[in-house]
Amino acid sequence: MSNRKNPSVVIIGAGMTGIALVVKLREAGITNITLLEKATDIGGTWRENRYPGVACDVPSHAYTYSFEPWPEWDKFLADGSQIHEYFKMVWKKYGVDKVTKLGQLVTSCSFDDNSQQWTIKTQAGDAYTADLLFSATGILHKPAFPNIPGLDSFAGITMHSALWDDSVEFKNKKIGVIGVGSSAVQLIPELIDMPGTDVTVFQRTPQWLVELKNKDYSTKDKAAFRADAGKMARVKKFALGIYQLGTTALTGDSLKDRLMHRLFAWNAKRYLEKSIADPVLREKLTPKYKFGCKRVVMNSTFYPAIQKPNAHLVTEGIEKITPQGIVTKDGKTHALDILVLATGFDPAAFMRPMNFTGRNGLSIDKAWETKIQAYRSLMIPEFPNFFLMLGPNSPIGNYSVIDMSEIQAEYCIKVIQRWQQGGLDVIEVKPEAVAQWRELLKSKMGHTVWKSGCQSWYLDADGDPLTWPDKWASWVKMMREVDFSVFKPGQATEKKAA
Ligand code: N01
Repeated sequence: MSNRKNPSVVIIGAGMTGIALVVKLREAGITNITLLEKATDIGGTWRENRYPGVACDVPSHAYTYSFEPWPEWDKFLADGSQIHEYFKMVWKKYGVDKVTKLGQLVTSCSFDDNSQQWTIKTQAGDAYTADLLFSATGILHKPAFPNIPGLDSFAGITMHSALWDDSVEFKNKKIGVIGVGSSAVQLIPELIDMPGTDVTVFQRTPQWLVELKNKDYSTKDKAAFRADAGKMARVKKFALGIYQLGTTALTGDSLKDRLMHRLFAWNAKRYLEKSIADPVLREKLTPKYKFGCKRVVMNSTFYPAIQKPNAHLVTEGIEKITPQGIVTKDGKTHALDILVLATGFDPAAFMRPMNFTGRNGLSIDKAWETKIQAYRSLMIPEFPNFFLMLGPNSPIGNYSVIDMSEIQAEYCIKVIQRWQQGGLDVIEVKPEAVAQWRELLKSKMGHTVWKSGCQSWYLDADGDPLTWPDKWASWVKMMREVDFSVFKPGQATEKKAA
């Protein structure tokens, strides 16, 4: 039976969220923790995304844990490799490494109704039991491959932006890149600047770009951050303040919100107009959908790069891929040596493809048959004592994901503490709670810009946003308050009532 006083906890995924969870759970006195990581290194998205130019478009001082501000950032927008170093530093400094088991790819998690515990099995043949289970596997971790005829027939090298092969030599090569999303716009300028390359970008849909310039932090800047932690806090507050205005502009429907949206849209249009000299190229790069409908791309290197002589933007549409390269719908063959797929991720995978089963062997695929959903993004009926970190309708894509993870962790801890004190027999929400949650989402999503008629990874199969359809502030307010009436009473309480 589960041990409430000193519960055993398994967390899957030693990325940014998994590390934060260990730190926060320990602060709350929960110490019997095992952190399972599939890879031989920690760091999640920042371990996996190693393409040239990979960086975070959230300013570095805003992309740090609240409990570990860091004056050593080299840039205003940190490189992926330094973010990875930061997480490794925190992982060691807070002793999270002591409870981490690397090389443990979880293949199945199942809940046992009798013992009220989870059994977690890994590909390496190990098994763990846990009173409480967290999935911290991240959102955008499963690369999406385009369904283009002939993709496998390409005779050159093919690689996805999130599965980068560092051994490949790009010098003097003809490179094709499919996609112009946030990954592509960071990657393409780097490829264009490599010696002797010729880079063709295949764009299906243009993106709205917001100019976001990077800058190096000097030794003097870092010393100033070291001397005054308040300076880091002010940079963070300012940066996240702008992001909050962004969420207002994308989701709000007051006059002020709509004016804010117009201001952002005007700014993006002005950036395009002042950056792209050739009217034909400018027209090709001009989106026909509302600003922010797709995830806004923040960058300052793509527009200058795409105008260089060794860069080409192709918008004709891809017909097929052959051993030689890409054939576009106008019948032209674009001969290539290397094909880069900057085609994004499956945002609805969550913990899958794990074999994940709750009460009575109910699989997560079955539970999500009609809709991918979780109460407050975190809890699913029939999956007791389980938390899905950064689950569906978390406010992803428009804010610092670190703050999000910390707030979700704090919410989970409040629920766990109530369970530890005997206020809940089991941590399991009633199905009605999910229905009410759905209604809340529905009441908000109608006026978001994501429902304004474009294709984006924000939308689920029904065309509903998979992200929180309201302002950041409203999400924070909601997550600070736990409504305990949504939980199932559990057997002991039912017996008492009887
Ligand atoms: O992926 P995307 P991403 N034929 O899905 C195109 C985060 N991120 O990896 O728009 C032709 O945005 C697709 O075209 P279309 C961030 O949240 C953060 O770039 O569907 N093209 C699009 O152009 C981001 O939003 C950072 O018509 C095809 C591109 O591929 C998220 O990750 C950095 C195609 C995919 O764009 C995903 O970004 C990088 C096909 N069959 C990423 N299939 C930070 O800095 C797809 N495309 C924090």
